[in-house]
Amino acid sequence: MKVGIVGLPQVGKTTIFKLLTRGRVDTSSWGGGREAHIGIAEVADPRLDRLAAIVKPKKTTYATIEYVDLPGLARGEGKAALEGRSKEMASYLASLKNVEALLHVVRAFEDPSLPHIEGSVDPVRDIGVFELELIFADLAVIDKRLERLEKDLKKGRSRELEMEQEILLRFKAALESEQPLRELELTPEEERRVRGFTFLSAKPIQLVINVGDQDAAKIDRVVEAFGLEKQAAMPKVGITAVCGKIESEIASLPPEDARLFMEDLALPDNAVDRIIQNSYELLGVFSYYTAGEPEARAWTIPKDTTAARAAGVIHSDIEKGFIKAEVVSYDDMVRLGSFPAAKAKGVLRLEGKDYRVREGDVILFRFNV
Ligand SMILES: Nc1nc2c(ncn2[C@@H]2O[C@H](COP(=O)(O)OP(=O)(O)O)[C@@H](O)[C@H]2O)c(=O)[nH]1
Ligand SMILES: [Mg+2]
Repeated sequence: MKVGIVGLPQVGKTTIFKLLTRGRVDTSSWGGGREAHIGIAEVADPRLDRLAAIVKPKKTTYATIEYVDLPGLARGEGKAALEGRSKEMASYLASLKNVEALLHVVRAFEDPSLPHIEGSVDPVRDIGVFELELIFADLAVIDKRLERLEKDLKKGRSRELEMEQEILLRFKAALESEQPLRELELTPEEERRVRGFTFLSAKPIQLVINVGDQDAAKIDRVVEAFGLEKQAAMPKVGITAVCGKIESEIASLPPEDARLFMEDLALPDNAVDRIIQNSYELLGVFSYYTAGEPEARAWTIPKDTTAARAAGVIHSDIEKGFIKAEVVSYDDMVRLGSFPAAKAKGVLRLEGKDYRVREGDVILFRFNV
């Protein structure tokens, strides 16, 4: 899973990137550069810890999320692309090509030594400003493609091209009325046709409100505290909050010190877990597990994934040669301790390739190579 960290300049994107990747990436030399950086976050998983304690594998592997820390996108940059004036937008789009969701960092902290690029701290305004830049950037992509399509259609009619043109004109109309593409309902066919484009406003977006230290108590009720009711009601929008600066400092402390600090500041839980949990909800994904002697591991899949496709996440050969899935629920596995014990108690299920994998299933795949 890959998520792009985006937002206006100087709002705490790199701070939150460091937090998520637990400081494993050295960001000290980045400055205000225009390049994108990639880091990996491990998904803390108490269920996997518990399974590992029971199965005692040689190795425990957590699910991971890849985060891309992008340069800030200021007011006017998406518009500039629309007017054919931006080289930078091309590299921005390229960095976001395979990203499944955007994590939009929104500044809500006051700091007189660091003036806000828009002149004042106003999360609702910033969310709107940034959304509009995404919309302009998408319009730029669409206009360019429509121009090309028109030329090609003049050379010869084609049902394929006409259908693409129809969809893009529909998108254009939505964008021109300032509606992000993520709000449109697409048929699977339409979805397939536009998959090749990187439409920024089509991606699910997680708003991460970066609050000041003195506002730590607002983290739990960020929607009311910052008047985000309208955003919260939008499709494919997730909202969460962090105290970026202090929480990234805490993340680098030994666990016991970290706990004391968090109690002191009344921070509800761990910021990384909070953000990742929100990403999982937004993307509609969860984990299933494999737990054998060599390795216990979490695998992330979308809701409603079949057993065969879930196997494919491990290796395409297991999907191709799929025979059966031996499935034990997480609770049964923890209670009984092993596949043989679960079988003896009659709670091990043999499932076929169309079985819909459930959250927490512990699975052993049988397959031909
Ligand atoms: N006071 C305060 N400063 C912050 C916070 N988060 C980030 N900053 C500061 O804001 C500046 C820009 O942060 P950075 O993460 O580089 O922002 P980016 O440009 O969005 O990547 C740095 O000086 C950070 O220390 C915060 O929660 N509170
Ligand atoms: Mg940065």
